[in-house]
Amino acid sequence: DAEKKPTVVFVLGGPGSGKGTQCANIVEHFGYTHLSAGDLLRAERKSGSENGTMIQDMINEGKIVPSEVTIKLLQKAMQDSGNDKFLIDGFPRNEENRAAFEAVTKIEPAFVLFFDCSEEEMEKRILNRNQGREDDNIETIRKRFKVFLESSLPVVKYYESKGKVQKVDATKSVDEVFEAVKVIFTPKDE
Ligand code: UP5
Ligand code: MG
Repeated sequence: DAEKKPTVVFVLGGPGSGKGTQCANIVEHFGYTHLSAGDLLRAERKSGSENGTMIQDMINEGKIVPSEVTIKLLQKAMQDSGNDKFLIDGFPRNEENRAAFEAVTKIEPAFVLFFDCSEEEMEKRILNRNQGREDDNIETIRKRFKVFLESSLPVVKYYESKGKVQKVDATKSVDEVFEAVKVIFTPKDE
């Protein structure tokens, strides 16, 4: 019925841990809609919105955009999708994001998929990515790592304390990581 809340999985992990790559695989196999908060913010910036300059400045400094901006974009994308199963990639990035999302949407995640990856490997991946992202330079990468450790990991810890985290070793190959992800998404016979 119309009152039924959508299923949300938060996909978290450091910069370059493989969130976007694995979300594309999950979409193909399990029928979710992939919403990357970073992609939504980059698109909003390009659209010439009033928040464009602020978003660009935050991304270039590796800082976290105020949750009201990000949550509005996520809510609109959820409505526009017509689906009821979402992978929310790269959000919530701090406690404020997390609390605001729950307060505004009244949605709690089904679980959190956490990609655990070494900084060394993440740095190598981002520097090799070559997709013209303005934040893929070593100076900004270091800032993104710092914000991840200080602000985003506590969100993972919060959900861990609620028994909601599914952790995957993300240093392995794309195929090996997806094998582990598949196990998590495959319904189990009880
Ligand atoms: N690759 C992937 N998996 C691999 C594997 N297993 N082995 C070898 N290579 C692998 O992957 C990165 C690269 O590695 C790719 O080239 C891939 O082929 C390869 P990708 O899947 O893109 O990793 P991902 O985790 O998605 O990395 P991304 O750089 O997108 O993560 P970030 O969290 O840094 O970026 P995001 O777009 O989420 O956010 C960017 C900025 O937006 C933030 O810093 C912040 O300023 C802002 N933001 C907010 O303010 N609020 C939000 O809610 C979200 C973002
Ligand atoms: Mg990404």
